[in-house]
Amino acid sequence: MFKTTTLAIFASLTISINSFAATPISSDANVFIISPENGAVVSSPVTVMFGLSGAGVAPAGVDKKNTGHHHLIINSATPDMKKAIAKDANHKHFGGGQTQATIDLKPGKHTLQLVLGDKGHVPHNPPVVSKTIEITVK
Ligand SMILES: [Cu+2]
Repeated sequence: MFKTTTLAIFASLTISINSFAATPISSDANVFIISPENGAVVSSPVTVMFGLSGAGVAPAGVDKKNTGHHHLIINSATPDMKKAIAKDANHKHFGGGQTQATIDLKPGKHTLQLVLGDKGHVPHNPPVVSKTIEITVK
């Protein structure tokens, strides 16, 4: 009885781990913020240009090899690479395949980071994450 239960639990754990297996992407994939530059002093609204090399951009929901869509992380820690990226004021999704965004930011210091997500908004394997930059809005 105990053995059967243990096996059943193990089997269900294995299934749930497999169902969250990240979408593979080229190890050459690299995401970066083209502008503004790290340390820039800018005025709001701020246009952020998204750079991507070694992979392509595809809208959310599109299952195309070696592609993803951009997520802009604003004033927030790097998200959990094993889960779908949150969708809120600090985690903006560009599921239409956009490669830039214009955002309103209050005066002061802000951090920006890009994370590429797959068709289901989950980071790839290996994760494609930019450096975090800090800008000052005057
Ligand atoms: Cu997304």
